[in-house]
Amino acid sequence: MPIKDSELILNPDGSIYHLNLRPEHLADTIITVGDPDRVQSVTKHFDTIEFTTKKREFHTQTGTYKGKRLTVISTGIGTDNIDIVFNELDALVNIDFNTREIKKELTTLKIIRIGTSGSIQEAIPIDAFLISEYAAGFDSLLHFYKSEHIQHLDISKALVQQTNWFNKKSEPYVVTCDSDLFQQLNSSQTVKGFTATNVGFYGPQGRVLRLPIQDHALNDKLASFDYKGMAITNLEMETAGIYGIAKLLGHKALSMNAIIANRATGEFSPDPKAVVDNLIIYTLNKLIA
Ligand code: R1P
Repeated sequence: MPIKDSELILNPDGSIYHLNLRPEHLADTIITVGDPDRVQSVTKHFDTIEFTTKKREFHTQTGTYKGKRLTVISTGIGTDNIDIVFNELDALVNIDFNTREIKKELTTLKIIRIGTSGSIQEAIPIDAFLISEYAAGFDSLLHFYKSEHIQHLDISKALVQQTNWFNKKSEPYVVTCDSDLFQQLNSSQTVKGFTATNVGFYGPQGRVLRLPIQDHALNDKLASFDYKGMAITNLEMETAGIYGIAKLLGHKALSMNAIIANRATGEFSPDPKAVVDNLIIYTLNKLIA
């Protein structure tokens, strides 16, 4: 059965609705970044750029780095955007846009996030490179999909107990990275992490400016969570959604985090751009190694 026009929305030029991409624009290894301006911080290292487009917060460039074809795309902020970006990236490779049917042979994409994040462990300093091995999503995205089979329900249950989590609809879901990409990008220069993904930057991550929050102790409870020796290491806003949706769709995903704040000590990196630039170079070189 062809997928209806209202469900798989294509633009008049045959590109997918939000990302503005046609299948030929996409490499099978993709780097995602949050900030649309960070796309160029990655592609400035490329040998060539063959394609550029921009719609809303989704800025895309495809080119080659030391001969390897890569696509770099910005997701904007949050797992709501991750739902759009990952479903549309998958559609670009796994749905035939002419027949609107799912292809018989599916393609597996490799997707690496290069993002920024705040550590909640005093021992993980600003300017560290953190690889998210596990992620806990407090954002509810995965609960809209049939996904229990890819979740670590034992760890979620322990997190619900540890945090006295109050909202059944957004109970944390726990998912993991792709182990092959982890092996490829891990090194003595990285810190292994268990990332908590949340729906906001302020209240949901325990920041208080003018609005009182429900639970001042949430970050401390996450930092002192201990599941068979694993503690939550850092907070950001995309990784759990990326791991969940990528795994459901059969893609490989890994999240690399430039630690630009330490929430335990109150420090912020004096030069966040430098640590992000260093993580970009580190990631690119690991991808071609
Ligand atoms: C918040 O400032 C944003 O920065 C982090 C968070 O996950 C959120 O998207 O990542 P990026 O720098 O990749 O956007």
